[in-house]
Amino acid sequence: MSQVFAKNSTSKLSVKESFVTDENVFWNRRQFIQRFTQSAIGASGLLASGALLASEATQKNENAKPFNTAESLSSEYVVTHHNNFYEFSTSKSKPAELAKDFKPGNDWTVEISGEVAKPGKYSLEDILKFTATEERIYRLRCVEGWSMVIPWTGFQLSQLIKRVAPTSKAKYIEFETLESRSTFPGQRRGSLGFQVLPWPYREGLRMDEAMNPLTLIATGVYGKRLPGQNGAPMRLIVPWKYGFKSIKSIVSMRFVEKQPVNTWQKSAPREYGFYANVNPQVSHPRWSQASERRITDDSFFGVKKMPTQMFNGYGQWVADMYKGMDLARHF
Ligand SMILES: Nc1nc2c(c(=O)[nH]1)N[C@H]1C(S)=C(S)[C@@H](COP(=O)(O)O)O[C@H]1N2
Ligand SMILES: [Mo]
Repeated sequence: MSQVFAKNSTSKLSVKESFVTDENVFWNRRQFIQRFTQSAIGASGLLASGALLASEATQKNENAKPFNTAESLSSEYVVTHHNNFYEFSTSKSKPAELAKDFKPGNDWTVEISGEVAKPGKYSLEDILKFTATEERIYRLRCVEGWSMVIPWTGFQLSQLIKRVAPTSKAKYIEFETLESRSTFPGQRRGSLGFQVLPWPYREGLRMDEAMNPLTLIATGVYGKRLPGQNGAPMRLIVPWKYGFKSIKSIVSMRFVEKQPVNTWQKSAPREYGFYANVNPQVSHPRWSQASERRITDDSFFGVKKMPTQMFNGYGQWVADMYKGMDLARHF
């Protein structure tokens, strides 16, 4: 692995657990109760002042490749301890702990079905034989307003798609995460008494989006196998879209004619659409998307406020796909 990973990957948090980024953000996102939003605002002011002590515990990536950002990396600790993985928990900090024993290997299989000439169960081991693994340093922008810079390893999804030979009817791909109550405590009926999301988690891409060279299936991060909390053993990465499109722990890819309904769209259709392209000009119904907070070791809420870029800064490679589309309508 390149030298950018060598230093400073285990620094710990001083402002440890942000209660803002945990349960309250979940409630905020689901729009249930207004007063949770109020308390989140109060708490965020508190954290921002504590975080003034923050030092930037990150490194510069000097040997950047075309797609790779040269921005400072988020530390390995942050990347693997501040997660959204609702199958484990709606808390940002809990997936790291709860996923300790979730260590799927290369015998993990993905069911490839629908409009393809070569459907079947493909093991990760097989897939890795006909794909080329490389390193990609991408920004990740969550719809909640925070961001990170993450060194993934993985292969271009296009390589897998070509191999399974979609038919002319294949216009979209629908992805599914594993559904398993024994693996995922968040899929059991918890104290809330209801399922926080409809399982299994589903996502979709249009075929040209799936074929775009930026679109990655990540199998590792920071030069190591993908930890459970980051979506082991294989997850999608679409860096110009909000993070929820980057579905984790994929067990199924179905090639279909019709646009799939993704989980967050199904859960709150007024707030989350199919495309979810990062767009500073299109506000979430309840908050602006004009800026973002970079998560640091010292603040899981994120202190460094910076402007959000159209398509998360990847416009030169993706903007053409949306020519003539009303991106405020197709949000
Ligand atoms: N199956 C599944 N995939 C998921 C999620 C999830 O809850 N379940 N969360 C999404 C969201 S909202 C984000 S921001 C990213 C977070 O990825 P990370 O934890 O590796 O940073 O994963 C996405 N993929
Ligand atoms: Mo997200």
